[in-house]
Order: sequence, then structure tokens, then C-alpha cells
Amino acid sequence: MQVIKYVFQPHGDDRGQLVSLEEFKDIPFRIKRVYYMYDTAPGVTRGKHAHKSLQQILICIHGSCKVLLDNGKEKKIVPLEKPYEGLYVTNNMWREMYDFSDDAVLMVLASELYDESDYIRDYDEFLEFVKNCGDTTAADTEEGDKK
Ligand code: T46
Repeated sequence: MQVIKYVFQPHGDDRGQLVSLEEFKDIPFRIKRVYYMYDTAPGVTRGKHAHKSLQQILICIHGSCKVLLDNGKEKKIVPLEKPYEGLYVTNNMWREMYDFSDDAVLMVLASELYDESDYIRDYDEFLEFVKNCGDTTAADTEEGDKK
């Protein structure tokens, strides 16, 4: 399984750092939604679902967390601990976010508006779904292969 982690360009000077993200330039899709989570309680695991078509970039802009990615065949754990790194999470990918530091702020850039019907929240249903759709993810397309 290919894990795609983007390293964004910080524009640093003696005042500090600034990261700018533009759709189709730094991010491989049109950004239709941004959300973020913070004050995550100790020991909590979030996510535990996949999306049928949503693509996202996860950026831990403060603190740290870990993300488990599972494509139904392979699992990988990706630490997120730098505000200039973004993890590309394609459709058809089970994800779990955990091990949040007290100060963690996890920001997500999403390719679609919120749509509960895009979620697969049952793991067995997810395995069946990826089996039937031939594991095709947006990352397999030319657009998702940019970096
Ligand atoms: C994902 C991971 C990384 C909204 O009303 N609008 C939104 O855009 C989102 C994302 C959530 N919500 C509501 C729905 C729930 O009542 O916020 C509540 C918490 O959402 P959820 O339990 O889905 O949060 P996570 O952290 O388990 O998952 C979220 C995203 O939902 C999901 O797409 O990939 O972050």
C-alpha cells in the first residue's frame, strides 16, 4: 500500500512560519470543505470508517496523532507530528486516528461536502465494498499520483 505524505513548503522568515495550500497545486483536488478536531479526550480513537468517494488531506497543525490506514489487505500506521506535513487519505480506505497529544489540532481538507451516505462505518461492509470495487482509489489515478 502506497502512503502519500505531502511535505508542504513553509514560508519562513524571522517572524515565524507560514504554510499556504492551494487546490490542484499543493492539494490534488478541489477543496470543498475544511474541518478540524481538537480537545480530543485521552485514549480516544476517532474515524473507524471509510469513504466511498471522499478524498482528504489530514494535517496535524498542532501537537501530534497517529493514523491507521487500512485498504482491506494491508494496514499502515502513519504518525502526524509536523504542521507542514499532510497525509493523503483516498476513498476506499479505512482510517482510525488515535494517540492524540493533549494539544493536538487535526485539520482536514476534504474534496466533498459532508455526506453521511458516503461513509462505510461497518468494517465487514468495507471489506466487501473494496472487494467488489477492485480496490480502485483516487490515488491510482494520474491526479492522485502527483507526489
Ligand atoms: C474522516 C475523519 C478523518 C459534520 O456535521 N460535518 C462534517 O463535515 C464532519 C466531518 C462531521 N460532522 C458531524 C458529524 C458528527 O455528528 O460531526 C460529528 C463528528 O463526526 P465524526 O464522528 O464523523 O468524526 P470522526 O473524527 O470520526 O471522522 C471525521 C470525518 O467525519 C471523516 O470523514 O475521514 O474525520
